[in-house]
Amino acid sequence: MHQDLSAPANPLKTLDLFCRVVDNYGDIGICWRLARQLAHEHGIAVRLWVDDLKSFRRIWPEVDTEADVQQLAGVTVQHWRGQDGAFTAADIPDIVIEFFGCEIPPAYVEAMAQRAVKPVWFNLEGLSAEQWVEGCHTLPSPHRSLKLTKYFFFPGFNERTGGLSFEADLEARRQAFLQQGQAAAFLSGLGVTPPEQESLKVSLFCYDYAPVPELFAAWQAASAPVACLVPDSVAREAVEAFLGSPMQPGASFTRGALTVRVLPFVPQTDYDKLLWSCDLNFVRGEDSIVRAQWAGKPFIWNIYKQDKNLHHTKLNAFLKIYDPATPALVEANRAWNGASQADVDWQASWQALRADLPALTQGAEQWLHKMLANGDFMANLLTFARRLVVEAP
Ligand code: TRH
Repeated sequence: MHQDLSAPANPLKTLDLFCRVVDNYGDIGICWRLARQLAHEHGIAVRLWVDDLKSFRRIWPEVDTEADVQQLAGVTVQHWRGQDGAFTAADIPDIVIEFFGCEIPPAYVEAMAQRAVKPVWFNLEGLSAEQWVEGCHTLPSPHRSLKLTKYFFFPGFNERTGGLSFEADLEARRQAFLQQGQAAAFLSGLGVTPPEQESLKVSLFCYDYAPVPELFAAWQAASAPVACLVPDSVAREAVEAFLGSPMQPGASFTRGALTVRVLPFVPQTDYDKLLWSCDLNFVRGEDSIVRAQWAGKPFIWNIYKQDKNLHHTKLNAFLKIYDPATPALVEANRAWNGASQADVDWQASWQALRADLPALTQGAEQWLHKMLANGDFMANLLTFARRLVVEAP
């Protein structure tokens, strides 16, 4: 029977995205990007369910942490207060997305099954370069008792995955920012002084387990000046030990070749500009490493720690596929994550990495365009959803 494509049963025009903030900012950081992108670039009516509005406000100051429902940047933000609550089929949108396998309210799932046109149901998984991801990407998972099927959708680094998330205008905005020489003014607006702007500018965003004191000592002894720009609250203990004073935006101190300057924790849209403005970026988790790749600059990844050092497997899988990687970059990443086989000579490691920066920068630009060619994560998800809808029996 020929499917009437003019009026697909499921128009894919409404969407619920459920985000449970586990810790840090990555869950809400990623979900907030995806929600805005689906609304702005695909004209979808998006409702973002978030349990922790306080973490959300850290990356988006306009958030009202007391509001049950609010409109932000064209997205309806629903405070997700728990697993109770009554739902009917009328509450269910065309697409339902769970982020990182967060459990959505049981009554909501029951209402999904009652909807005449079943929603397309996704579980968005975390980013990994490990091979097994390709075999699991888009796998269906039929509900054990209801007539519903959930699909696992993975971000990734090739066309056998969902690709990486990027906004349609991201590269154009980056090019304009750089070509119009906006970096100096942007950094100056964050308190970065002209001498610091002349130094090698390194942004630092890492977990507390990273060996920051060892890195600072290597930078201090370096042959050329380094300006380390660290957003407030990041690596607090090590930064305050270097500063000799409380960590707060505007604090800075110079010792040897190293100046550490504390920046404000900037709104998410400004974080991209920080990455574009620096020569080398230390990033962490999942969202900032993706944004570091779109910055076209060398980066060092502090990976989210997991039991049994599973994060080392994830790190090595990425270093294996990351084309621009040189031995110095691989070693610096392993040393930064406690994954080195041998004792780390941080001064030698830094000298080798610094010598590679010109080649790494060129490679980062080439990698950026290779990743763009895989298509954007949300566009790929919607293409998959449309195929499901058209092929639905
Ligand atoms: O904050 P994170 O460590 O989040 C982590 C990871 O996502 C990890 O994979 C996940 O399992 C864990 O949460 C629960 O790192 P990430 O992913 O880089 O997210 C940080 C967000 O904060 C990102 O969207 C960028 C944003 N950010 C700002 O908006 N302003 C800033 O000044 C800084 C430094 C970051």
